[in-house]
Amino acid sequence: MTATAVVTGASSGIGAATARGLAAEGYEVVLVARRADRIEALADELVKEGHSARAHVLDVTDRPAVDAFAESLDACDVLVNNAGGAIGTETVATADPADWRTMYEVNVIGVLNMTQALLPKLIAGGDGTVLVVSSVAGHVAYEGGGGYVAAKHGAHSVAATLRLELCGEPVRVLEVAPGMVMTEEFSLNRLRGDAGRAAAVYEGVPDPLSAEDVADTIVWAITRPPHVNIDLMVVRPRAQAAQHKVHRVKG
Ligand code: 8X3
Repeated sequence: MTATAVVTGASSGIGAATARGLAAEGYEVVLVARRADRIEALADELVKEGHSARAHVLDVTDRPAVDAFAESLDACDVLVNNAGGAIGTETVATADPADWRTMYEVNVIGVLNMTQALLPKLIAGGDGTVLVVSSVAGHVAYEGGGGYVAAKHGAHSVAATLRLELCGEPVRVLEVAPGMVMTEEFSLNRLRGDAGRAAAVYEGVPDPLSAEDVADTIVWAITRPPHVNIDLMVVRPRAQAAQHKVHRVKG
């Protein structure tokens, strides 16, 4: 039987690329996101290419909707918790608590909602995988990143705790922590739509990671044999040796 993979945040960036990658590996992919037009277009495209894919509009922070979604699935073998993001670059001293709450909701509670709702099916399938797309921000702190750093440390902690709690169950818990990835929306959302500042994040960086680079890593980790648990992969571009050590070419 075809294995089913649910990918959240599948409307763009790493989520969309992961949905493509898993479809190419033969998974029946369920694309989840809030924006119907985007996930429906991608699901149609994948189906036209001969893959098995469908879209389900869902806000991962809406628990009743998440429960109804889980109920609607016959099976779930892989859950990629990718939905997330950063808002703002204010310091801890000046940040708006409302932004922090929003980041916590999507990056942590969203992972919790989806994982809790789908866990019975992941266990019942006999070889389940939960993958959390965290961030290097889940492992190191940096100035102006406070709310996102806190939320992604939370996402990392969910993965680490869940792995311990599921020991003995047929479910792996994987974490992929990307560094500097140039996607259509991540920095634009963080910088509240300021395209100039968003572009400056990657200015002069030779080859930041692409969404496809990260998806490639995610798909590789998921397609290892079921007894192989890739606990954590930190994936950065070569030009980013550490959070504050980024090589930039002056133009
Ligand atoms: C995004 C990577 O370096 O902006 O998750 O925190 S970073």
